[in-house]
Amino acid sequence: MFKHAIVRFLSKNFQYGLTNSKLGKPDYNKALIQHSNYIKALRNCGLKVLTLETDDRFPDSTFVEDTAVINEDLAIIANLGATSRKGEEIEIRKVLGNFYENVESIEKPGTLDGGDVLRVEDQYFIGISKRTNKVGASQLKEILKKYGYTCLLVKLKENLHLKTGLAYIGDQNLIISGEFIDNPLFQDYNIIKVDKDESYAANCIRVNNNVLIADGYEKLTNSISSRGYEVLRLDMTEFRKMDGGLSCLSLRF
Ligand code: CIR
Repeated sequence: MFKHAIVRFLSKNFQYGLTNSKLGKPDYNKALIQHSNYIKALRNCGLKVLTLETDDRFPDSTFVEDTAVINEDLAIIANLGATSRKGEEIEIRKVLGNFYENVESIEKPGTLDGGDVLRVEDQYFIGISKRTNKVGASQLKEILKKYGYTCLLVKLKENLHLKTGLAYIGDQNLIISGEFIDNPLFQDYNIIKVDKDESYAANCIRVNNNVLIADGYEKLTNSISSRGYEVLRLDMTEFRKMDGGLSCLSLRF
């Protein structure tokens, strides 16, 4: 069970963040409402939500997930792969230091974004992507090994991050889209395939007894709820324009 989440209010420069989506400029006020509903949803799932102040030097800093990898044993501070995002982790290190005794870091030349790290029980999958390099992934693997976790590396071809197209919702159920569907690494799980026209929704999150999913993706929503999950839908249109999804907006522990 998660008890806490860390989120960060949107930067005024949110629209100047990195994106390849070609979906146009995000509506700032709408994004604020969507963010506030996201926080409410986490609270409804039973989490205490710590909201960090906005940092206008970093347009993408609301996507806090990328700044760290956390579990019940330790926090690992990321070394973000995009130049414009380097430094976002400084504040996160301070905050996580209040919760964790064990804090480790990914060091250069290693780079790693938290969005490339998916935990499935005591096994981690780490994506090698445009943001996470092999050195960063190997550093993370060595750190996690000390705490009893195993890691497998996954080479990405198209997705920004591993979790852009892959989510674990417990009970061996893996939500899987696009380039990951035929990957032999994932074939032993109960696979919930996401159709191409709903691929954005693959980035959903299990938070205690609920699964949070982007609103408007009926097939995946039905497929998850038919397996007995309580599904909460959230409007994510403005974050999608900036290549962000539900997992990216919080660190949960
Ligand atoms: C970026 O490109 O870094 C942000 N605009 C979006 C980050 C999304 N984060 C994630 O998937 N974990």
